[in-house]
Amino acid sequence: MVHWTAEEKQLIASVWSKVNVEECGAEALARLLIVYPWTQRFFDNFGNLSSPTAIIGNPKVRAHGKKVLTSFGEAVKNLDNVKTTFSKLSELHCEKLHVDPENFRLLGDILIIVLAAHFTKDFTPACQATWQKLVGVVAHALAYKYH
Ligand code: HNI
Repeated sequence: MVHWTAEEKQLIASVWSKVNVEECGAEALARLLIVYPWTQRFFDNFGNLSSPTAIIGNPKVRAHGKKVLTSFGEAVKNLDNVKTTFSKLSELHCEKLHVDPENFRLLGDILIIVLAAHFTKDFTPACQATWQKLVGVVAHALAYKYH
């Protein structure tokens, strides 16, 4: 079971309270699709993903990025229970969507880059380490139902 110190909880909460899930979610998903183009195959019903400009301007990418980051917020609200919180989503990504769990790690790393870019001043090494831990816990929880 993952343990969070009071300091870690505080570092997560203070960044999260300032995150714009619509902006950061859209940016993170767009970056994932641009930097790791093979991830596009999961979104073949999203329309035009033919260039970085098309991806960034694609309303389905924006909407889905917001959905994903909003869902990530459930982990932030349930830090001591991330596995249970994401158990249904893990099942969905595994059994229905067949998303390789490596992609959760890639998205987590990109999310940290996006947050660091938005919160340069506040994104201290301690904050970065805590968020690294959080995205790891989320990736692990989402991968939990894979077999
Ligand atoms: Ni993910 C759908 C949450 C990472 C591919 N995903 C969802 C939904 C949520 C969600 C919520 C909507 C579920 C529903 O309709 O009931 N996804 C998350 C979270 C993460 C994540 C919290 C990681 C932080 N998903 C990823 C990754 C990929 C991914 C890394 C692929 C690269 N997700 C999908 C796909 C769908 C999806 C594909 C279905 C999209 C659609 O609407 O067609």
